[in-house]
Amino acid sequence: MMTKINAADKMVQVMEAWGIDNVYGLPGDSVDTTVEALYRQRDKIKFTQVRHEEVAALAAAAHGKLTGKVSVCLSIGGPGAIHLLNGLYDAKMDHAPVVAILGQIQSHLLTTGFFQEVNTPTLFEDVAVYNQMVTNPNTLPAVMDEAIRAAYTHNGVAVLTIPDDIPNHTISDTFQPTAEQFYIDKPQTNITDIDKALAMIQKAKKPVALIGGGAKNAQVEAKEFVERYSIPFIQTMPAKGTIDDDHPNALGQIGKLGTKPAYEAMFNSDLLILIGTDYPYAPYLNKKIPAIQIDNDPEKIGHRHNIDLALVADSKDALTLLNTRGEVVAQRPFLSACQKNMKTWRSWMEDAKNKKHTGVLPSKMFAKMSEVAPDNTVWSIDVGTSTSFGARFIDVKSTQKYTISAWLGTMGCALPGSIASKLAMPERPTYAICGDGAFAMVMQDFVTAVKYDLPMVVVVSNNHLLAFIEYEQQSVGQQNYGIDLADIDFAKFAEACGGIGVTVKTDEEFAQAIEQYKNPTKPVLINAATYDEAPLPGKIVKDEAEGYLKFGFEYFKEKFEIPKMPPLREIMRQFL
Ligand SMILES: Cc1ncc(C[n+]2csc(CCOP(=O)(O)OP(=O)(O)O)c2C)c(N)n1
Ligand SMILES: [Mg+2]
Repeated sequence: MMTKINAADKMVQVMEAWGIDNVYGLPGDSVDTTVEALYRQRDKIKFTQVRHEEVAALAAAAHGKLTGKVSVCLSIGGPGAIHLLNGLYDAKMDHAPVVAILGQIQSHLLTTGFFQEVNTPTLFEDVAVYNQMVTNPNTLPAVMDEAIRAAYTHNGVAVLTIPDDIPNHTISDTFQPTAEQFYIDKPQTNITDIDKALAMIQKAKKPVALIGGGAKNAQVEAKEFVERYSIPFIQTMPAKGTIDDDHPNALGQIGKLGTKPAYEAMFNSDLLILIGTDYPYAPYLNKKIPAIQIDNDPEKIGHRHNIDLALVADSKDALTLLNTRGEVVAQRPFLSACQKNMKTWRSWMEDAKNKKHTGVLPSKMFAKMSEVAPDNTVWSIDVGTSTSFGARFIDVKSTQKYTISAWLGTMGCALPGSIASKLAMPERPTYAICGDGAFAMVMQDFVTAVKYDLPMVVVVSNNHLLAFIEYEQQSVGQQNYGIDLADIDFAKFAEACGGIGVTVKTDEEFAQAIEQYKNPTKPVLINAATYDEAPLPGKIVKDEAEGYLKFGFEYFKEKFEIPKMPPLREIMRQFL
C-alpha cells in the first residue's frame, strides 16, 4: 500500500532534507496550516517568531549572507507578506538565497476580493527568482524542492504563495527531495587567459586590485595573490574583511565611505584588477586604465568598466591558477608609496579621534569596538553614519564576519543581522551597531533576542539625528530639514524588554561598558549619546565639493578638517 502523508508535513520534510533548521516568521490565519506542520516537527526545524515580518525577512537575508545557506521566512498573505518585502529585496540585491513562504486565503475564495486578499504572485514578481502559487497539494513538496534549488542556483529569493487549504491534504508520500543530487557547475578557467592576465600584471608598474563580495570564498587565495605580486588592494563594502583590513597592502574601502589612499591608488594606477565585484560608483573608478575582470557571471563582464581581459571563473579557481603560474613580484615602488600614503592616512585617522567634542565620539567608539572584539566576532552594521564609521574605524579580521545591507542599503538591518548571526553561529559573539533612526525601525525585535536567549551587544549611536542625511543634504547644497529625531531612552526600553540597558555619555563610559559586556549572557543595549561627528569623506568628488561650498568654505573646512596629506604622486617620487 502506498504510504500517505499530510502535504504540509511532507513540505517541511523537504526543507529539512536541504538542511534548513530554522524558519523566521509570524503566524496567522492564512499560514496557520504550515505553522502547525512546523509545530509537529519542532524538534527538527526551529521556528523563530519575530514581532514584525520585515525582521523575519531581514534576518533570513542576513542568515543567507553569513552562511551561504538557504534561509526561510514565513508570513500570512496580505499585510504580513507586504511587510516581508523590504527584507526580501535586501536578499535579492545582496544575492542571498532565501525562500519566502506566504500564506494566502483559501483557494475557493481566490479572486473574490476577500479579506486580506493580495495578489502576491504579482506583487513579488520583481523580487523573486522563483515565484509560484501552489494550487495542488500533491505538487507542494516538489514545488518547495524546486524553490530551494532556484534560490541556490540564482542566489536569490524564491517565493511560494500557499492558499492555506492546500497543505491541509493527505497525499502519497512518493516525492524524493533533490538536495543530495544538487550541485552548481563552475565555469572552466581558461589557462591561456590566466597567462595573459599574468603577463599584464608583470608588465604593469602600478596595478591595483578591487576586491568584491565575489571573492569571499577565496580569502586565502586573494591574500596570496596580492602578496605574491605586491599589489595594493581595495575591498568593497560587501567584501570588507575578506583579507584583514590591517594587511600591509590594504587601502581600505573606496567611494564616499572610503579612504584617500584608495582613491589616489585608483587614479594613479596603470592596471585595474576587478575580482568578484560589480562596484557601481563611476566617479571612483579610473576609466582610463586597462582592466582585468574576474567574475563567475559572464553577464557582469564589462558592466562597469571597459575590460581588456575577462576571466569568467570562480574567484577561488582563477586566483589559485594566478598564484601558481606567475613569477613572484617581490616589490613594487607603487605598493611602497601606497603603504606610505596609508600610514599617513592612519595617523590622520588617529588625529581625527582627538577632535574636541561632547558626549561619545563615533570614531573613537568604533575604534574601541574594533580593538576589543574577539577574532570570531560577527559585525552587523546598520545604514547611516554607522556604515561610514564602520568602514573607517573597524579593522575587520579575516576570521570575523561583517554583514551590512550593501546594495539595498536599508535602515534597520543590523539587529536582524545579529539575531541571524546568533541563530546560525551561536558560538560567535556579535555586535549590532545602529543609528537611533535605524534601530527605531526594528526595535520591537530586541525582545526577540531576549525571548530566544541570544546574547549580543547592540550599540545605538544616539545622536537624535538622521546624521547621514544631514551630510547628504549639505553635500548637494540643500538646507537641513526633517532630520531631527526626538530622544528615546533606548536603555530603559532594553530593560523593559528584559534585556540589559546602559546609557553612556562619555568616551570613558562607553569604553567601560564595552569591556564590561565583552561576554554578555543576555542581550545588552548600549545607548550611546554620540556627538554629531562628520563622517570624513576620503575624497570629495567635484559635485559634492560644489554642494558643500554653498554652506561656505569655512564651515566646510571646520566640519571636515580636510587632511593635509601629500598627494600620492609626490610620495611616489621617494620610491622611484
Ligand atoms: C528604510 C530606509 N529609509 C530611509 C533611508 C535613507 N537614509 C539613509 S541613512 C539615513 C539616516 C540614518 O539615521 P540614523 O539611523 O539615526 O543614523 P545616523 O546617520 O544618525 O548615524 C536615512 C534616513 C534608508 N537608507 N533606508
Ligand atoms: Mg542618528
